Amino acid sequence: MHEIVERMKQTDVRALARAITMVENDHPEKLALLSDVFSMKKQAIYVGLTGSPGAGKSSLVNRLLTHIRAEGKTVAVLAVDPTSPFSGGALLGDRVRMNQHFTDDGVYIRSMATRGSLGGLSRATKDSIRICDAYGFDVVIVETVGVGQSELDIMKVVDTTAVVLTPNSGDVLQIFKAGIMEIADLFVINKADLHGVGKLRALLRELVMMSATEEHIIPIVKTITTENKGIDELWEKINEHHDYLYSTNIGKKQREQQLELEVYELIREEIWRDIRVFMEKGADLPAIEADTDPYKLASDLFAKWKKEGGMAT
Ligand SMILES: Nc1nc2c(ncn2[C@@H]2O[C@H](COP(=O)(O)OP(=O)(O)OP(=O)(O)O)[C@@H](O)[C@H]2O)c(=O)[nH]1
Ligand SMILES: [Mg+2]
Repeated sequence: MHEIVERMKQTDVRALARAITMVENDHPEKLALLSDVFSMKKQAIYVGLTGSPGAGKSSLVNRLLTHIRAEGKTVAVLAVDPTSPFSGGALLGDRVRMNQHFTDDGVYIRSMATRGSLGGLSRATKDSIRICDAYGFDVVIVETVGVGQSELDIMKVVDTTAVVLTPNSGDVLQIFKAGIMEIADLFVINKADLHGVGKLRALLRELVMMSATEEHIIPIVKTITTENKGIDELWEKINEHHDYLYSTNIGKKQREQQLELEVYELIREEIWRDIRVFMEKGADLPAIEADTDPYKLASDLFAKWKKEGGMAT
């Protein structure tokens, strides 16, 4: 067992923080550490919350935290902010919103950042979800802004993704973006105190019916975080979806497919790491000029790297 993982077993929260930093920074021991982490996997529920900036995701997380803690369960929150590489800004605002939870041992809140990690933010977040699971949290919540490719990618590893929309914000257009229906397990109409709820709900309802099967329709939940309304229903729907995944084997299949993709992703990352070391150690990269043929150069370098049998290890 990796020393950090040993310490995580003793619920040393500093070891947990250190482990996440190691994956963010692409520490050379990352894969060994994560393999140990994976063997400690427990039964945490993975929940994703995604939506436009300002839709109320952090406010929802804050209310959910109180709700889940009242059931005696522990929760880790990973806040992903792709707009700031060091994620200082987002967490500052969230610290205000999630204030009372910062002194609670049963809650861990962490802003995800990448400092040049090869796999990027989505890789680091996926690994961190598993770290939080191994540590022993009952629920892991991931908050991401927007629906870019890396957010969609992150959401594929969670069990239940809630897409948060608000009335009259125009962000209903989000759901027509490629990939969103594929990851949405639940729609949340937050700020349901504002005008336009009925219209948004009707639109979502139509959309949801198109993908409905006899045993499953994507639920639509209305919430008003400022009045603590709808949070119990939201948590109930998350649990129902989780039960649906596990009682029907759909979740198992989903996880298997995801794991297969992840293996390839990790291999790609390892190869790229190796090639980078090779280049840095003197691959004799010729000076690039305006008429340099990039195809030839790339294939020459790749052939040379293969011949020399890798450098990183
Ligand atoms: N009227 C109303 N305002 C809300 C509601 N929920 C959140 N807000 C407000 O919306 C603003 C944004 O809330 P956040 O929880 O920070 O939203 P977010 O989606 O986490 O934002 P980013 O992380 O910046 O993308 C805050 O000013 C909240 O007070 C609601 O149910 N009704
Ligand atoms: Mg937020």
